[in-house]
Formats: sequence, structure tokens, C-alpha cells
Amino acid sequence: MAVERTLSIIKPDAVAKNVIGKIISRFEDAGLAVVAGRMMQLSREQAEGFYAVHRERPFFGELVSFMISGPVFVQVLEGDNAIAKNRDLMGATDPKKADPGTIRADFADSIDANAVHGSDSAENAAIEIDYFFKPEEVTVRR
Ligand code: RTP
Ligand code: MG
Repeated sequence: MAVERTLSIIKPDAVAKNVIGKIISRFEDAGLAVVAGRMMQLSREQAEGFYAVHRERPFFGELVSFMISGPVFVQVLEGDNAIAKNRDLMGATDPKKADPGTIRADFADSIDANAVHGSDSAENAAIEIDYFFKPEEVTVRR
């Protein structure tokens, strides 16, 4: 299995619930490591740019409003198969459909307030990491 990096965001609902540590523990327990991370209050422009692929979707306005409703924790996770592994740990977009034991099943309230974001492909992981972190901000594990 290849070592990959993926972008993860702990969204405003989960930050407000004070469960950043509990969510990061899910990643660490599954063999992923945090190699970059920071708290941020996204501007509207940053959120719109990040979710630009969804610009034409009916939920875009709500998505952006939600993502700027409070601080987020953005991080880079690294490990074997990190992109798919993160998506598995997150669970389905709609927490009502997420498998028991996934982050969204356990911490999310709705399809809008769904606790976490994770890159969905290698191509998007590279773009999304680059969107939030300079190369020198992503550390090398030893
Ligand atoms: P994310 O990008 O945040 O990791 O979530 P995802 O891949 O599971 O879902 P995606 O299709 O990329 O959608 C991005 C976010 O938009 C909201 N959404 N609302 N009302 C709706 O039908 C709907 N569909 C998507 C969700 O908050 C989702 O996380
Ligand atoms: Mg997505």
C-alpha cells in the first residue's frame, strides 16, 4: 500500500462540540498521522474557493455559510492508503446513512453539519493540501 497524504477538515459543528481530539484519535488509532494542522476561521472567499466544484449545486450557499459559521481545524493526514482510509473513517455524507462507528455517525447532526471533510481522490488531495498549506508547513515524519 502506498503512503498518501489527504486533507481533512474538522468542521464548525464538531469544533463547537469540542471534539477535535476525539476525532483526531479516530485517525491516529487507524494508523494515520497528523503532519500539518491549524485552527482557522475561513473567510467567505476561502470557503467558496475550496468548494468551487460545488458552485452550481443547490446546496452551495448553505455549505459556504455553514463552513464560515465558526472556526475549523484543517489538517494533513498521512499514512498507508490515507485518502480512502479517511473517507471510510468519516462515513457517508448524510450521518443518518453513515455506518455505526464512523465519525459522522457518532459526531454529526445533519448532511450540512456533518463534522468532517476529507479529500475524495489523489488529485483533489494534492489540490486541497496546497490550498491551505505551504510545502514547508507539511512536516516529514521520522
Ligand atoms: P466533504 O466534501 O465535505 O468531505 O463531503 P462529501 O465528499 O461527503 O460530500 P460532497 O458531495 O463533496 O458535498 C460537500 C458537502 O456539501 C454538503 N451537501 N449537502 N443537501 C445536500 O444534498 C448536500 N449534499 C452535499 C455536505 O455538507 C457535504 O459534506
Ligand atoms: Mg466532497
